[in-house]
Amino acid sequence: MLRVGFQQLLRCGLFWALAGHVGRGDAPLARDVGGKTARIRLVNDTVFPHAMHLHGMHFRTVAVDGLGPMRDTLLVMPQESAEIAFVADNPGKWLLHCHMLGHAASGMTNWIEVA
Ligand SMILES: [Cu+2]
Repeated sequence: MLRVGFQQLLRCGLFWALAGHVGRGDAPLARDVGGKTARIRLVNDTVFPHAMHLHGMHFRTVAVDGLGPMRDTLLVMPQESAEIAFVADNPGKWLLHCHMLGHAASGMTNWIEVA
């Protein structure tokens, strides 16, 4: 395991994290068995909005009053959270990232795997 400090990350232009990971690692954030319903809780504990985008499958937001419309991107405002759900029916390795491309390029990109 390579450990780097925050100053080293900044010098590399990396200053965003997703689920505690800076950038895309060798291991996925999550692995799902194909065909099951997956749920991901998105918590934005920053002062910036983040447009979270999932490749490979569409999702719905999960709210107390039901499911939201089908989409591939969800804007999560600062200090807000949301839960998304999708049927993991498309095998592959799929990016989950912020669609503010500057955020994505500076660390807010990771991936999930559907097997
Ligand atoms: Cu962002």
